[in-house]
Amino acid sequence: MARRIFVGDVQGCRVELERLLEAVRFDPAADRLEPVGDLVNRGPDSAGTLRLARSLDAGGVLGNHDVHLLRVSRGRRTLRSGDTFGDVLDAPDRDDLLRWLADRPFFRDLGGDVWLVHAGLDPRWERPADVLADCDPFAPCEAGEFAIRVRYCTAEGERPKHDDPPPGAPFAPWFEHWRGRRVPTIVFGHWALRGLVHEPGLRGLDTGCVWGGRLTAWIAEEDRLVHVPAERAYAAFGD
Ligand SMILES: [Mn+2]
Repeated sequence: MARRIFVGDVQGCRVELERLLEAVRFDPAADRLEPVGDLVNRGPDSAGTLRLARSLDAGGVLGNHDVHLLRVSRGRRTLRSGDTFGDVLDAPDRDDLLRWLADRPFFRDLGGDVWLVHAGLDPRWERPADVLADCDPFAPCEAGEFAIRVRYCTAEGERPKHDDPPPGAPFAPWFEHWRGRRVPTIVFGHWALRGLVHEPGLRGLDTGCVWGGRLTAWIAEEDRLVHVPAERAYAAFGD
């Protein structure tokens, strides 16, 4: 049976992604790989990660680090300390890799029973697919920024100035506002500090591989989580 295999924030950890694909016995002919975004940055092999995902015809969505890379590639943002995606910018196949990455959307509805977004959804959005459909990764887009960055928000979708230390009421983790709604299971990443979220209707898969944690997959058809440990910590903890 064809499986949808979601994988948390890879952030250039190509070796761990390869090990995770082995651990789930990934079958390229049948299975579909759906990364939660942030394929690149902070880790050791952003270019190799993009090549691997592209070679598998992965789906996936954009994360904040992916969008940062795309904007840097066009000179719309500058490199920041800690950025490690210079290997992509200097790669002989740079244009192919960047074009493939830029083709990722901010949101995917995967068969009606599973939604995929990098960080989270504004509780006011009834139809996230419509709200996010026209967002361009190269241009500022308010809804897109929310989808790739939110951790805490209010019921009205207002974000705090800082996520750390955690803001008090009326701010809450974005998904607290979704509880009780009849919506598909939402798969997301972006919140390594919180770690695995495994609750009815929620699968948060950022388990901090690049910080020395582990890389996590969720196989939708089997409702099964699979983890592989990071070889080492590739960066000091941050965002
Ligand atoms: Mn992120």
